[in-house]
Amino acid sequence: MNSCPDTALRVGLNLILDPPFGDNPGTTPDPMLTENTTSTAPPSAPFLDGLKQRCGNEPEFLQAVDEVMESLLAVSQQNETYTQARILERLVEPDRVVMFRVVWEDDSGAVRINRGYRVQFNNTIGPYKGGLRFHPTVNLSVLKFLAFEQIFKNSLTGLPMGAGKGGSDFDPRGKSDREVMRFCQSFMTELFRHVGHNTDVPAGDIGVGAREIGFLFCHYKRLTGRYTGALTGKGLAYGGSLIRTEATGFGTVYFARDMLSRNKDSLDGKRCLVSGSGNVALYAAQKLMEFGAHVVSLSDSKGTLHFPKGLTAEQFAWVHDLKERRRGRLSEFSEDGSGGEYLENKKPWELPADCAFPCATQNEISLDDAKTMVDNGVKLVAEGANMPSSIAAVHHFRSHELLFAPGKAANAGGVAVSGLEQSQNALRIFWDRTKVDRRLQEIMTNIHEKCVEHGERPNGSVDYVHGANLAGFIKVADAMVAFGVN
Ligand code: NDP
Ligand code: 2IT
Repeated sequence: MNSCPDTALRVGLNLILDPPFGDNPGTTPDPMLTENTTSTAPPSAPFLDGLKQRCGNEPEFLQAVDEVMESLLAVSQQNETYTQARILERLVEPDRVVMFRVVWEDDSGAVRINRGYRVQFNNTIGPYKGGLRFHPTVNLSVLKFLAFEQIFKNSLTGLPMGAGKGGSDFDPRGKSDREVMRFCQSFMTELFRHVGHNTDVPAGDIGVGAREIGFLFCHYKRLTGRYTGALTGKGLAYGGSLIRTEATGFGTVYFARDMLSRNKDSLDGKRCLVSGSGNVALYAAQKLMEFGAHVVSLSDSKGTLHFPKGLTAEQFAWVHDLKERRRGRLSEFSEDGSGGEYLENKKPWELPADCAFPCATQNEISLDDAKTMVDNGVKLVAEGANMPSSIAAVHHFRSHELLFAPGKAANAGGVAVSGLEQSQNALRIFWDRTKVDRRLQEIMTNIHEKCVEHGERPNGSVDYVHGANLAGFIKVADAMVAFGVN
């Protein structure tokens, strides 16, 4: 892990801080400057205190900022160009946030109202890019954290993509297809004026899959009268890319493969916990099975399916159909004698395993879960979801020097193939499956190499959190400097 002496830290801080932010800056040691820390103290700098005051009711956003600042504070403070340009202070403020009312009619004729959002966080290295989430827990804090993470993730892909995220507190679960269609049309009636293939290109996320993208894209086309690649994750019949559906899950497993192969190891025969049973989880599970691993769990918000002998192809097909077509719950699984059991209200983290792939949602791994996993012998965690590990859990994994891949690196395959979809749309061509999969693997391997370059510890192990934060940051920061003060 990179480190910097306390004095250098203080000198750097004095350079960037205006007096009203408080005195004696930099005397609190940054917890990540010492090796093997299990401290959960947040990073300290007066501009972060100001941010915490302004965004006190945005815990997820502050958590994402803290995790990044643990890496960036010291590095940025040693770079006079960055400190004078106040890059970090600028980086934590979104370019703009659009918030709007979405009114629609349900099947009974009742008028329903939801809130819609698009957070356009940073377009320094390309048009805003990032998914839309439809889930009752969506609020500004969640979308700001997701859009902030997207800055580093999109930069890591090496493709020209800025960062955004949007969505609504609308819950597609239990709604008819027609209700979802009317909601999507109303949502796009406002969103269309803020997005476009050269300005901001949304895609899917939790609750937004092929069905929703179809409704959204069609309405964008009708409103603008233009057929452009203003959304990604489109169906193959109307401008989508092969492998986009599978890309996030496949990419996460490719990244895990690269981490293991650096240690002359492989996924073959490994027992792997997968959480979630949505888009990311299912294709992570499929690729793990292809690589000879045993998928010992899948889950949803109500419970976990445990497969002690490993998920079979038949069981995978059943879950895939349940989730993608029937939109049902894992509790519908009935024990069929082939070794699967349903654990109601349980997360997968207590099950014995070698590797873990959290692919459901943020903060699904608490510190206690992380301790249990380490005690149970888990040696690798690759985050398919965005910020699934609490910050204390991340510290626990890092202090035990697990192979821990943060979401911004490990799940970047989804947005990367979205970028490839944009390229195909712009060129008006369609690449075959082999070509897109090869590009995806190259991109994931490049991200892995960048993480190693920036995150290698003196003992040769890799702090992937630090490596991903730093590698993602430098490109964006250099472009911001080149643009001057804006
Ligand atoms: P889906 O909607 O397809 O699936 C989400 C899964 O997570 C479901 O199994 C769902 O269970 C579970 N889940 C959602 N919310 C909660 C919750 N609050 N508690 C417990 N379980 C929950 O979404 P995706 O698979 O697309 O997304 C999963 C994660 O991956 C998210 O963090 C997303 O941001 C991230 N991601 C997605 C990408 C993509 O391309 N789709 C790209 C990169 C990251 P249930 O059905 O019961 O709600
Ligand atoms: O979190 C993510 O990277 C996504 N939901 C995918 C974003 C995209 O634009 O494909």
